[in-house]
Amino acid sequence: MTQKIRNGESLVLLRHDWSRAELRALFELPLPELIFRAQTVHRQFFDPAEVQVSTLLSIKTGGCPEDCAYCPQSAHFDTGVEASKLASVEAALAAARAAQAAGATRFCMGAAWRAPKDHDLDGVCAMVEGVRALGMESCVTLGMLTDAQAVRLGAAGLDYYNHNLDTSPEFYGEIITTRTYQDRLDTLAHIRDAGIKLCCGGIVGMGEALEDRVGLIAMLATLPVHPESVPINMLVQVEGTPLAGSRTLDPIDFVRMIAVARIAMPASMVRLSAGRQEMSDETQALCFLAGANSIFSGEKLLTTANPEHERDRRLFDRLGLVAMPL
Ligand code: SAM
Ligand code: DTB
Ligand code: SF4
Repeated sequence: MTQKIRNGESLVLLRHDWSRAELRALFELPLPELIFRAQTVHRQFFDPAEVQVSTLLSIKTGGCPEDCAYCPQSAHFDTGVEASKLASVEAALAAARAAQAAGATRFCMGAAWRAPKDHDLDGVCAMVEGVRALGMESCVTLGMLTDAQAVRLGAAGLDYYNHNLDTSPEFYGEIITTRTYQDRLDTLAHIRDAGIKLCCGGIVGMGEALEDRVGLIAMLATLPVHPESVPINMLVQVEGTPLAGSRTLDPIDFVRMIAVARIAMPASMVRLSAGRQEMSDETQALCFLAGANSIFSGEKLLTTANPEHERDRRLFDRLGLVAMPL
């Protein structure tokens, strides 16, 4: 299937037939050539000075039955994260108003569930409606969904659902054993069928090979429709998780990952996601040059630290970046 999208006056065809060999060849380009190609496509679809700003809130923390080896919220590992119940609608909306006042245009709510129960969705749908009533975009990430649950969230007006493929199909089994790659693909299909936009990406720095980074982008870029938002997370190493102590990824390899995602999915928002707290301003600048155009702002991601507003404000000022309007 070919995806056609309108870009100003012209109709553009997006490619969905990327081969691993082509993507691998992009990763292996000299960095100046790779960045040039990423910038060229970035400018066909976006103003390169604009960065979309989202804020995250954990609406249900910890105690998760899944065993994702990177995750501080899994009940399988002792990470010191305390489990909580689902937050109240009022508490979530107070956080959304604060995020909006601080400049965010999208509010993303995350729950440490394998999958939500139907009655959990009552509260979540009320949160989505409240966030939209503020004039912000809404996003939730709740684990696996049935088709009926996706339809319910769509009816509440949900804009985006975040559900990551995380890594290549081959490496996946090293990281998660409690649900399959196919489970994730099924949830993605339910979200699409319900007319909700997809936020889907993965994590690097988990000890994967280059071929796994190639494989992840190949999976994302050959979906029938590219995810509108592609979060690229650098592993945040959390004491107590099996991946704590992994060899850290060369920041330049992270930049390459961003650039290849940009080239393969040119009309999508590529999000420089988890891991910014540990990154230098210069690495982040290279990510923006490589086509990243979305970040999480606010001093917390779900359970781990994210740069303070003041640091991000200074970074945007230094680089001449502005928040993307809705
Ligand atoms: N439980 C839901 C799920 O897994 O679909 C939603 C929340 S989960 C925390 C969302 C995503 O956060 C994961 O898919 C993973 O890509 C990312 N993530 C979790 N822990 C991370 C870490 N330590 N470093 C980087 N990314 C992480
Ligand atoms: C995504 O890809 N990254 C965000 C969001 N989707 C939900 C989560 C990052 C979590 C980092 C670890 C933590 O703070 O618990
Ligand atoms: Fe649970 Fe999501 Fe963490 Fe996996 S990533 S352990 S599903 S909260």
